[in-house]
Amino acid sequence: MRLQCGRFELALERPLVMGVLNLTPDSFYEASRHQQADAAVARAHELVAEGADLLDIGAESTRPGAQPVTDDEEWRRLAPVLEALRGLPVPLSVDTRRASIMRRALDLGADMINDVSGFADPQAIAAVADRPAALCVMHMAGDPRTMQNDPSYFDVVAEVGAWLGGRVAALAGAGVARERLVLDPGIGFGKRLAHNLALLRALPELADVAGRALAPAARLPVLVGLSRKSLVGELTGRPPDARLAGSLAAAIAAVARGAAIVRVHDVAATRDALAVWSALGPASGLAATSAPAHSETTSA
Ligand code: HH2
Repeated sequence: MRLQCGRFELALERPLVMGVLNLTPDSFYEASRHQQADAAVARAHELVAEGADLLDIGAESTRPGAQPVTDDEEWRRLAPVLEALRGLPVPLSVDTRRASIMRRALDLGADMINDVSGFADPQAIAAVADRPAALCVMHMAGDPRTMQNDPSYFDVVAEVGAWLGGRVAALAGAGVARERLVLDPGIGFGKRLAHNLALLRALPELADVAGRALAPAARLPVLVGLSRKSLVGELTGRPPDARLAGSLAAAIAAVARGAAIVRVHDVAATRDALAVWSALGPASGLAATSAPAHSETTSA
């Protein structure tokens, strides 16, 4: 599988690590927030030095309950950083839901548009259709202000897969080549823990369901963002700044289930974890259970 990504063509032969760069005052993981352009640019250079294969630059938090920002404010945050990073040797992805920002970002040299609303806005499709950028099509139920209120699905894998398939069909109908598309189940975006886990367990099936929207059907690459999210918090009982170990395990689990790209805050640690895991190769290990590691032997 290959991904056409603006100035780059990515061979998806090993799992790629996308480093998160947030230009926000309110992202859910405090250490990822950069409000000064200089600090953000310095952080981007660090992420690349740590081994990021791509950068994802976001100027609006989409955490549950987040308030939207105006187009002008989003662009005020984004423009100087994007401009300063154009010379980096990795693709620059812009995380935005707004067609006007997509257009301007592509004009400034963005290689990928990551839309957490899955290009649901027809204006967004028009903004990206005839550009060479990669497009990350993510599933979100509702919008960030309300998405975690009461998420419910009858069959989350079938429903998210079918929804993604619909978006893929709309993009393909507008002339977008399949080599530009990446799917994302949208971990934490209008999903409970059980929904997130079901989606992660079924990544290949999800890609198949969505890929059937193309003629001929194709399995599209999948990107997953789990880093420091509440799924890790719910499983470990830890706050975002103490979720590194859980996030590394989650990244490996996602890659083991076929994710082509993982979107993370901790690039160096994720690269190390994936390097060790890849060297060992997939294996059938013991299934994780909640049983205690030691059982007491009772003497008669
Ligand atoms: N998660 C976040 C933001 N953008 N994009 C994709 N494709 N997939 C994701 O899982 C995803 C995403 C949330 O993470 P972060 O950007 O760190 O938080 P915030 O939205 O609070 O800035």
